[in-house]
Amino acid sequence: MWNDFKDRRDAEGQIKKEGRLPPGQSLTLKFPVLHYGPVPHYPNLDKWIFRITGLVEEERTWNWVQFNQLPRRKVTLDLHCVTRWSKFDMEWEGVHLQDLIEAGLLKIKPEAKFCIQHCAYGYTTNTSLDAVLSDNFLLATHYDGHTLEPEHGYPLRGLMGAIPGQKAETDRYLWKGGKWLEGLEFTAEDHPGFWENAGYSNTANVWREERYWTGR
Ligand SMILES: Nc1nc2c(c(=O)[nH]1)N[C@H]1C(S)=C(S)[C@@H](COP(=O)(O)O)O[C@H]1N2
Ligand SMILES: [Mo]
Repeated sequence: MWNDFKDRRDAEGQIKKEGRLPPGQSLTLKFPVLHYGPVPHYPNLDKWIFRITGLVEEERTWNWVQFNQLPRRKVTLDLHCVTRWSKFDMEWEGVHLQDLIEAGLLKIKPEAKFCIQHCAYGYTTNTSLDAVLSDNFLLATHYDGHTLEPEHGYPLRGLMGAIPGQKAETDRYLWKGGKWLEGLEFTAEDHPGFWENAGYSNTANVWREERYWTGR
């Protein structure tokens, strides 16, 4: 108990020294679970479909087999939850939108300014287009070398974190990554999602501590 606490405090001191602890956050060594509603279960992925819709040259639907043939990357991310825990140096793997663009699999129209993540049970979350195109956003299938746990978003989640040591304008709180992700919609207008409508910030910048909605 005492040892755990001391390790946590030491780790937090180090991270703070490196300038990686956003204001009002504290370091956790656990991986808390946070979401509204029940955990959806996917006993088999035969009927799973991922959709890309809206302002793209061609809308896409990929089944699970096709999704797993897309280009993949590994990304190390620091995650910051608005409930004030941060978890550092997490190893994720999945699909990055820039790689899809480069492979000619995704062509976003110039009118698109926002991206809406659509998840199980109608949960959505919204960001500006630049946020989902940044290095710190991933469509993640694996954490720490393993497929996601059901409560962390299996089989696929959006993940909005921070690249360790690179403070970016696009570093957002973790609710900007939808668990049980089923599709992305590119839009010209913004559509505030579930937590945004419940009073959380639309922009959610972790360095400016944008936690709550104060108007756009
Ligand atoms: N589908 C869905 N995704 C969601 C949420 C949710 O309620 N539903 N909550 C968000 C919030 S508030 C947080 S902090 C993170 C938590 O991710 P974790 O449970 O893997 O830590 O998921 C985000 N993604
Ligand atoms: Mo959250």
